[in-house]
Amino acid sequence: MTRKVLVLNGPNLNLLGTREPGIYGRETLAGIETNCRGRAEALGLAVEFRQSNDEGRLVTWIQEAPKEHAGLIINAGAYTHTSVAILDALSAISLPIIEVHLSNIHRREEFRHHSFVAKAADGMICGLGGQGYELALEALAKRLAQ
Ligand code: CA2
Repeated sequence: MTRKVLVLNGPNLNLLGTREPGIYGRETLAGIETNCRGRAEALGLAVEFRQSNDEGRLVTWIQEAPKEHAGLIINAGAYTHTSVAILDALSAISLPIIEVHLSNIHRREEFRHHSFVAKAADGMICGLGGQGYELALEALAKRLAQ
């Protein structure tokens, strides 16, 4: 059976490609999803790709992830820097978790340097745009094969 990876995207990431191209590039979230599907297929994985602006919905998706998914990739957007609820949900599941950010959060404002998600993630990729999601899939594929 093909193992499924859940890719979660937080608030405002639905706006990608429409504004702030200087920070986030011109790629849309739909484009990133398409690339992830291709990369996942090549790695023998399937992806389920979701976005929500709602913290509670993200928490519920994280809680339910182990029912159907073998690994989790998360770009929690601004909730990365604020959400203890998302950290608690991530800490409560035992799946491999990779945190992704399009921008290099360490090169940006001080308030973006701290990540609650990082406390529960196995690894973090930031600053490589949409490619970061594909690299996260590669990392998960290797972990799931071990
Ligand atoms: O770099 C990332 O991936 C972030 O998670 C993106 C978040 C930001 O709050 C984090 O600090 C870093 C923001 C996503 C908002 O995306 C937009 C895209 C286009 C226009 C406006 C916002």
